[in-house]
Amino acid sequence: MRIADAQVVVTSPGRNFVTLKLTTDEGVTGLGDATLNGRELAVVSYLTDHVVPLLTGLDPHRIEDTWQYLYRGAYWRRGPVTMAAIAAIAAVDVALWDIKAKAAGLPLYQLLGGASRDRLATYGHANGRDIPELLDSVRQRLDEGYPAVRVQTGIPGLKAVYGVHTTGAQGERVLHQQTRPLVEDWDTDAYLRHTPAVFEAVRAEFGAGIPLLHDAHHRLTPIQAARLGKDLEPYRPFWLEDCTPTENQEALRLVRRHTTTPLATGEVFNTVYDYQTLITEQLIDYVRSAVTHFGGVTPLRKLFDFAAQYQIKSAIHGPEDISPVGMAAAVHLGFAVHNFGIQEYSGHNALTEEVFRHAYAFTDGHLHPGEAPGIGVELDEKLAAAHPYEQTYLPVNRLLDGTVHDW
Ligand code: KDG
Ligand code: MG
Repeated sequence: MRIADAQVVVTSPGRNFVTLKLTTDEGVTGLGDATLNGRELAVVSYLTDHVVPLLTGLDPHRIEDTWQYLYRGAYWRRGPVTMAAIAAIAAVDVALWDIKAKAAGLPLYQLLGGASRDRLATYGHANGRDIPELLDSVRQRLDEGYPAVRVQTGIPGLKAVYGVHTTGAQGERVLHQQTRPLVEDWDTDAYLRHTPAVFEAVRAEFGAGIPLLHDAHHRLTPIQAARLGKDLEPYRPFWLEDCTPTENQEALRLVRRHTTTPLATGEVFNTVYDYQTLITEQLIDYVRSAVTHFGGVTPLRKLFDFAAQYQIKSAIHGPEDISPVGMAAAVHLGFAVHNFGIQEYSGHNALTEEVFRHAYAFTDGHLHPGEAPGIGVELDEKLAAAHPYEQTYLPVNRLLDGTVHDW
């Protein structure tokens, strides 16, 4: 069998998704997600200009070899080129796994070692501009069946904060993604004072048993993160995510020394090297990389096996900007590895679910990959074409004096 055709499909059924479709000379197709939120066209160019011309004629069964060929062959690894390339390589990798599993007539998880559990526990997002609105949102997630909930709130005195929708002058809902970056504002001290009160209120309302998560989204210094971790300890968070800017792995040494709050990181990482210190020194408890942004199932499986030796668990990144193709790959991988921790799951809007019909199912807050051969996703190309690319940007964040800050 040989790869006969490679096509890059960009669609925006509510938000942008980039998908690679490979077709073999035997008519077997494979899909891979290459979506890089806010910088989608960089990956499209990398794929169409540099990767697609290499694919036709390759043996689709040689997944490891193709991954190494694209990663090492490019020479310019990690850094600026890889920001786009890793998503491109991920798309090829997942599309090849999809083809291999379809050719075998098996769901992908069977090729990864088979099921290690019956279903995957997920966490959903709850947010509110203030605590009462957050409590309503938590209640909604619990009613939907989520066994664990990430809690994010607005902060008194701040207009717009990551993870929380904002309201415009006319009372309209302002979207996080805009045609120009939305400018959010930030005051670390106000955040550090407010967040323990948020956890206290959620615990008071819903009790001690629900796993609660929180994402600090890279905005703290190590000593501020250590303070927050300590202050949250009485409320036993499931984790504190991305507490410091992730470029500096050593930062978590200081955080770890001061708190037993579990730490999660890695959604912006691209390679195992980004995790070396964090894993070997056991500075984290969960690895957060997405299949799409880590180069595919092949390297993410290796990362999980490495992490398992240190009792670190998986927690694959799963916001709405991971397409159903990327989510399907995550669900198959999580189903198969022993050290599965939790899966982030926000779902997608109804139109996206029509464009990408999938076999994985979300029931009672848990995911199951389904039994369709491959990753189990079908792309409706006509519907995808009816919803073309729309330029959007992620927000930026400024301190109260106007200084740019992590958002
Ligand atoms: O595109 C950026 C989002 O994927 C990211 O902000 C979501 O932090 C995130 C999360 O934990 O889901
Ligand atoms: Mg995050």
